[in-house]
Amino acid sequence: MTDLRGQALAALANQTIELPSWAFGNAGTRFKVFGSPGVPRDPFEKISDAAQVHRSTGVAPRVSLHVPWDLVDDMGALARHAADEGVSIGAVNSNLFQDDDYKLGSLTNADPTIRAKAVAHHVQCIDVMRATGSTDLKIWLPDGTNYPGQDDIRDRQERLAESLQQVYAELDPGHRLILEYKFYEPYFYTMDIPDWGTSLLHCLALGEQAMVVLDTGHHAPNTNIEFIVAQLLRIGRLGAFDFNSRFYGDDDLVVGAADPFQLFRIMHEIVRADALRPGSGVNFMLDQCHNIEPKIPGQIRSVMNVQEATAKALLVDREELRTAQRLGDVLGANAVLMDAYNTDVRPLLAELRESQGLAADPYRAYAASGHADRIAAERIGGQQAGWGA
Ligand code: PSV
Ligand code: MN
Repeated sequence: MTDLRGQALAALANQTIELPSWAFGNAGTRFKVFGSPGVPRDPFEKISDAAQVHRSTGVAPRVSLHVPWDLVDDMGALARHAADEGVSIGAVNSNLFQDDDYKLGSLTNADPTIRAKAVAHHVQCIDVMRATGSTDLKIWLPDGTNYPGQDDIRDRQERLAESLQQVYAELDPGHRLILEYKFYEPYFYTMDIPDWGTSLLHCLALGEQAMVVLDTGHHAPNTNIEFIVAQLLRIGRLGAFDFNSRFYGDDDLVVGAADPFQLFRIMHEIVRADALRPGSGVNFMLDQCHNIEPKIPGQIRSVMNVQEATAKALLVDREELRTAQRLGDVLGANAVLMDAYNTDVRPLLAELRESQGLAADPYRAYAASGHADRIAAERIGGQQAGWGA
């Protein structure tokens, strides 16, 4: 009989989850951004907080940066600070949504000088990658239109393809361009990369170093996200996840909070494709903000939620599942999946963590550690970082 538990422990020991620097700054809605004590004042402190999440959980060794929010005079110094703290720099996110020039589009703008400016921003991001050892350039394109007829849908695609080609040409051999999609917001009639198909078409045209990013918050209600995962894995173009939860739209809430069953179904497709293993090419990143909850505990909880969904997916008895599927045993096959989903995997994860010298429950251990009070006492004065600065 297959030792599912043993295999799950081995796979979980190799799992890594990347944290977003912006999760540690203040965030909110267009109505209010709440401040809270101890929030980082600069990118160095954001990295230190991410490193604390890694120390607590053991599975979060990389931090995604956002340009320009995380720019410092010496990006190499930021990478060295990360290394001193035991983490490294992950994806570098570009920003095409906070400049007046981009009102009518950035990489798609009808004005060639604005397109050139957006391309140049990515060249700057690639320089940041070189200075920090990052290998992923992540592009979320906020371009789109609000009114039918506002601009020519097809021309915008052509301009986008050309701009992306210019960015792609700047990549080093070990770099990847990872391209996100989102079906609405900040524009509501068309988005220029609204779905995985559009992202994939651009990636295929660019070449092997271009991959799709799937943000779990960026789909219409009831979209079967695991189908998209299976499809992108099938053709080897799933580059990364932006994990988060949505109750309504692009909520960016704690992953696994709204629909842990969906997260399990996604991880089931990952395990099915053997894409959990390091080197599979799939970067498991969080893209979240913590508006009302404390940031470090919010990230610890998120990491634990991903681990729990992964553990359950690893416990699916795949042989039994195959047999039931071949026999056309509809309910039997479904039961195999549900048995795994309904397993309490917390003891398994506690065993894994204790074997690594970590606390069985990182969330409770952090709460009892006094770290939050310590940074609140230390971080007096200065300007707290926020989503957008
Ligand atoms: C905006 O929707 C967004 O959440 C995108 O998903 C990006 O990944 C992220 O912001 C950071 O730019
Ligand atoms: Mn995202």
